Formats: sequence, C-alpha cells, structure tokens
Amino acid sequence: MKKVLITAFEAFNDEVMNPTEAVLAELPEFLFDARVIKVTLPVVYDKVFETLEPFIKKHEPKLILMMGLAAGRSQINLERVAINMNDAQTKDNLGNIKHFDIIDKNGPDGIFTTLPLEKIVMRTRKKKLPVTISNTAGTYVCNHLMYKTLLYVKEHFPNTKAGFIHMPFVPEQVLDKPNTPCLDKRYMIDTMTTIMDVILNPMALEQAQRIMT
Ligand code: PCA
Repeated sequence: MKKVLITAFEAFNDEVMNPTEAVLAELPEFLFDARVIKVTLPVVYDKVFETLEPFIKKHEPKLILMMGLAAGRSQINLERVAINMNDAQTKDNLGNIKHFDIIDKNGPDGIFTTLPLEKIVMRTRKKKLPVTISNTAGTYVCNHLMYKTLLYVKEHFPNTKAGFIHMPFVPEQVLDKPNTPCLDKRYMIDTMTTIMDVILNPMALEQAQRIMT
C-alpha cells in the first residue's frame, strides 16, 4: 500500500498550541489507496530532521507533506524553496539561537519543493481556498526541516514528492493579538486533502492538467 507521511510541529515561542497539530489530528488515516502516517516533530534545529528520517526510511512514502505555523501570515502558503541558512532571533525549544549558520556545508544554496505547485493552486482556487505560493520558508526550524528533507529525499528516494506548507494562526491564538491574521483550521484540512488528492488521485491530476491547457 502507498504511504503518505505528514508532519506537524509542537508549540513553540510562548504559543500554547500549534495549529498544525490540530490539523494533523483531523486528517484521515487513509486516502484513496494510501495510508497516512502522522508525525509531530520537535521545534529543535538539531533534532527535527533526525526525528523524521527514521520514518522516511521505514515507510518509504510516495509523498511527504510537512506543515508549520507561520505567525502573521494571512493565507496558507505552499513553500517553493528552502535555503541553506539558519538565522533567527527566536530560540528553538531547547533555547538554541542560530545566526548565519549554514545548514549543510556541502549542500546547494537552495532547493526547490518537488510538489506540483501550479496544479495544486489551480485546484485550491477552484475550491475557493486561500492558498498562495510563498518564496520563503523563513530561516528558522521550518526552513531547516524543509531543506534537510528535500536534500535527503532527492538523494535517497528520488521518486518521493516532498514539500512544506505554512499555516496562519487559528482564531483562538489571536484573541489577545489584535489585527493579526488568522484562519479557521477547516481551510487548512481541506487544503491538505486537496494536495493529497492532486498527487495521489490520477483523475484529479488529469483534471488539473485540463484546466491548465
Ligand atoms: N513554525 C516554525 C517552526 C515550527 C513551526 O510550526 C517556522 O516557521 O520555522
């Protein structure tokens, strides 16, 4: 049976929750002919990929979708690229701060997602979901995870598609943050199942291609 690996992050930086964990919990266990494997990851630079890697090795998923919270963003963001740099003021959950820190001394400056972003956006637009392509996953733990995972998958599992999706706050997180964008998690869940649909369901892919041509 085909497998899909989906990751969320634990809470970080004084937030009491991470919406990606709530989204992960509500995603189905099976979709089409694929089993969904769910993993919540630590917000720690030097542990995050090390936690994920054994799951990739064990399950050899056809698709890896990683989710993270992007505080202050208003839409669901499909990340196009990860860059070879850790550089953020925010501490990770073990108190580490990284500045001008190259992730992989032998790695490329940047690495692109292997998700079919255009096709996904076509489909999410049809469904009226607030999804856009983003050209920066930041320089904190999410970018770090995306970079290391894409590089690893490219080398070891070239047929696996992988990408990162940044989610806005959910409404309960912004009660004391006036004028801060937020989004109901049902849009996030719908977006995730749509992405899986585009990649796993050959009919959906054909449909998206027809819309594009
Ligand atoms: N967001 C952070 C790390 C964990 C998360 O959910 C980020 O955007 O880097």
